[in-house]
Amino acid sequence: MSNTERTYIMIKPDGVQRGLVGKIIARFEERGFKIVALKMAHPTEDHLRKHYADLANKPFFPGLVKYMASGPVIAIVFEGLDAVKTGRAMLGATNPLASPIGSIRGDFALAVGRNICHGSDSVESANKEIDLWFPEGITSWKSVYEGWLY
Ligand code: RTP
Repeated sequence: MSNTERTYIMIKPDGVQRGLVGKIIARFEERGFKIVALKMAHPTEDHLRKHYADLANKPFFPGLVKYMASGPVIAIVFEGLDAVKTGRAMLGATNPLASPIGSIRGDFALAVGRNICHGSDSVESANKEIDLWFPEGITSWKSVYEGWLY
């Protein structure tokens, strides 16, 4: 936990296709997180196999890779207090059915295979994912609101 903790948030192809990019980013900004990197990317299946390497043995893995490669995604790094845990809470559960109303998946998604947004599950995975998606490096800047948020 630190004021400058970072998490990797990715709006998945269904979130982009459904025009939910602005709404999802707005929730993170309104909560108090700062964007330190953002881009649109159309990932290859190879790149996604690296991102989801921990799930390689799961039966849903091939379908997951195809779904994630089916269109562009928005790759974002948000920074702020407890960014990883709060980011996960904002997303809801993996399965939208188990996600509370008010969470991103609980408000915008129905099925586990179309759950619109990814969020890092630990600081260690966040660091790995940030390196994988932003090998060019990312920005650091000071927000004037920081003293008012924590
Ligand atoms: P994510 O990495 O996308 O944020 O999701 P997560 O941590 O909540 O869940 P994880 O277990 O890492 O699964 C990654 C993504 O795989 C798809 N999935 N499909 N039973 C299924 O068909 C199934 N289970 C998981 C979801 O898109 C999930 O977000």
